[in-house]
Amino acid sequence: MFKGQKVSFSGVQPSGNLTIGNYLGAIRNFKEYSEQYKTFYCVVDEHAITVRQVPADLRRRTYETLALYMACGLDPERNTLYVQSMVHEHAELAWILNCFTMFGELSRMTQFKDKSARHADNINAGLFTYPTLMAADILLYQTDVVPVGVDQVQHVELCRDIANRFNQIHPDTFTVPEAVLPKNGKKIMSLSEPEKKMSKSDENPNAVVYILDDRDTIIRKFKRAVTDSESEVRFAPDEKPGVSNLITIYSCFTGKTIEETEREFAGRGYGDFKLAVGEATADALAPVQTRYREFLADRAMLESQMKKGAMEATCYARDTLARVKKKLGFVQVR
Ligand code: ATP
Ligand code: LTN
Repeated sequence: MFKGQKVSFSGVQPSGNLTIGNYLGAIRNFKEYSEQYKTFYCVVDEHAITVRQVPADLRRRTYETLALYMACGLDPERNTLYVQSMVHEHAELAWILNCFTMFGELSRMTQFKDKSARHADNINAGLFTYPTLMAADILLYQTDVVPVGVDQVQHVELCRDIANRFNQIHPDTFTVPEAVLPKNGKKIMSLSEPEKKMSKSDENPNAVVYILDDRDTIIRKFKRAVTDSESEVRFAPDEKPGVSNLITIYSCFTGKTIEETEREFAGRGYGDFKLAVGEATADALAPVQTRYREFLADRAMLESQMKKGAMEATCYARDTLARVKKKLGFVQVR
C-alpha cells in the first residue's frame, strides 16, 4: 500500500487529561517513526464511549488531544493526525473482525476485566469488543509497528491473532503488526500506589501527574509521592516500587541512565531527589505546554487539520476495507 514504506499506527482515547504515563509510554515515541515510516496517529473517540462520557467534555478533549499530539512534536505535514469517528471505515471493519474474534479471547483481556469491575453498572458489549475496534484501527492501514505502553501489548497480540486467522482463510489481506515499547517508561506507576499503573482515570489527582499540570503542582505531587522507609535512591522495582518509579521518570526526562541517576543521588536522601524529579519533569514539559496553548487557541487550524487528516486516512482505509469486503464475498456494484 505504501510502496515499501513501513507503517506506524497508534491511538489515544480522549477520555481524560493526559498523564506523563501517556506521554512517556506512548505519545513521545510516536515521533520516532515520523522520519522513516508512514505514520497514522488517531484520537480514538469511539473507544472512549465504552465508558459513559459527557458529550461536551468528549468534544473538548478531542480538540485537546489533537493539540497535544502537535505540541509533542507531531507535525501534521509528516504524520496523518485524525479523529477516529471521522473515518467510518474503522467501525465497519470492526464489525467484520468481530466475526473473526472468539468470545473466549475477548473474555481473557485484562483491560476488560479491570474496566468491568470498575464500571459494574455499565458492562456494555462495546467494552467487551473494544479490542476488535482497536484491531480494525491497526489493520486498516497495513500497520507494521504499534507504539504503546505495556498495558496495551495484550490487545496488540490479539490483533495479531485476528490478522493471522483472517489471512489463513483469505490469504494476503493484512500485514501482521507488532507492538513496540519504549526502552524506558513502558509502565509509569501511580505516585500514591506505586504497584498500580498511573492512569488518567484515577480518582486521586495526587496519584497522577498530568502533562498540563503547572510547575508548582508537579513539584508538590512529586514531594508527596509514596516511597519507603529507607533513604537510598536505588532501582529495585519489586522491593522499592515508589523510588524505582521516580528513578524511571527522572531518567526518561533527563536522558540519564538508571545507574547515572543512582550515582547522582547516592547519599542524598529522598527530599532532594523528589525535588529534582519534579524540576526535571516541569522543565521537560514546559515547552510542550507552551506549544499546546498556542495550538489549542487556534480552533480553525485544528479543525482544518482534522479534515485533512480524515481525508488522508480515508484514502488508505477505503482501500483495505474494499479488499476485505471483496474477499468475504460482499457484492460490489459500482
Ligand atoms: P484510562 O485510564 O482511561 O484507561 P490510560 O491512561 O490507560 O486511560 P489510554 O488512552 O488508554 O490511557 O492510553 C494511551 C496510551 O498511553 C497507550 O499506548 C497506553 O499503553 C499508554 N499508557 C497509558 N498509561 C501509561 C502508563 N502509566 N505508563 C506507560 N504508558 C501508558
Ligand atoms: N486501546 C488503546 C487506545 C487505542 C490504540 C488503538 C492504541 C485504540 N486503538 C490502536 C494503539 C493502536 C488504549 O486504551 N490505550
